[in-house]
Amino acid sequence: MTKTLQQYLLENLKNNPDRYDLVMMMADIATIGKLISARTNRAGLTDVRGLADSTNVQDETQAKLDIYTNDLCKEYLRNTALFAALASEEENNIVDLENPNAQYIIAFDPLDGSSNIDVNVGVGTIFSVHKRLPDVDAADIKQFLQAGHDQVVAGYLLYGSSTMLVFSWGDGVHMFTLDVDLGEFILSDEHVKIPDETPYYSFNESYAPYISAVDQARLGKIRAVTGKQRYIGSLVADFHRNLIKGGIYIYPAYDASGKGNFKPKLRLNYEAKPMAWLAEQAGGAASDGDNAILDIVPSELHQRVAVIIGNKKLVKEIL
Ligand code: FBP
Repeated sequence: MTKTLQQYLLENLKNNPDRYDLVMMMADIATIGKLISARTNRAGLTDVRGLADSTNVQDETQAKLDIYTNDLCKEYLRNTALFAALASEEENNIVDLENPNAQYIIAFDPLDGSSNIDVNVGVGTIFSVHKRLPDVDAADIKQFLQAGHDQVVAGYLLYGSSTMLVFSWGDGVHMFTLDVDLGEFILSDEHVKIPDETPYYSFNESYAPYISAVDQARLGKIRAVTGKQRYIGSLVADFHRNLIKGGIYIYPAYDASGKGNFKPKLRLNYEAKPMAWLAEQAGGAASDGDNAILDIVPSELHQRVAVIIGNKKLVKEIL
């Protein structure tokens, strides 16, 4: 029986009245998804492709759509009045949303994989929500130094051949597909589990010469155990494939300088933590090579971590 996201959320609210805020925020995140999907779908027809002449806190040149999606998310999340503060890949600092009664904080990557937007490859929006820490200012960094285990809801929107909303609020991973004719997200998969098979591994092989000996050995094991390498270069798209088909995504620290200065790329608060939450909710695992990613207590807002995420048995094996 076709079930819209709205029906799903209201049913959930009837069974879990204490989920009112989470139900409202998922409805708002779905609307953000529809707006961004409409804009990315028309990217080739409107002047939103290409780079803007600005860089973000990561010193990355921003895509025009990075800025558009960041501004849209900020405005929408401010108006929901559910969030006290937000952090974004495109914002240097925490943004106080001046919602004094708001009980939550949110970190997000407005357009993950944005380097793929101009070539019409799947990109996404990633979000991670925590309870606001009481007795701490809304925009105090402490709000965003919470371990992944303490997320209350996290997920992503994937703007690919179809637009999908994938999230978990602690009772498994659920997927909704946008029916553009209806303008509604429709429930497509509930309680999704990562398959035991591991046909795919996702790693940017051009970095193979620059990773540590330990990660070389892990990569060797992964290549031997899995079938094919599949790497889109959009975390959301690569993770989504492995979530449905089985597999593992690995982005180790790498040392482009050759001077033993290994640096990870992916951001803990709005890339690794939300994906790790989904992976574990789907029976998978996520590690930085030493620790479970959900156990890591961030020490910086835009902290980066190495990421090994996917099928639990394989992640454990290579660790
Ligand atoms: P952005 O959020 O800036 O897009 O960076 C993250 C990301 O694009 C991931 O989506 C992707 O998996 C990875 O970086 C690709 O990095 P690389 O091009 O170094 O393989």
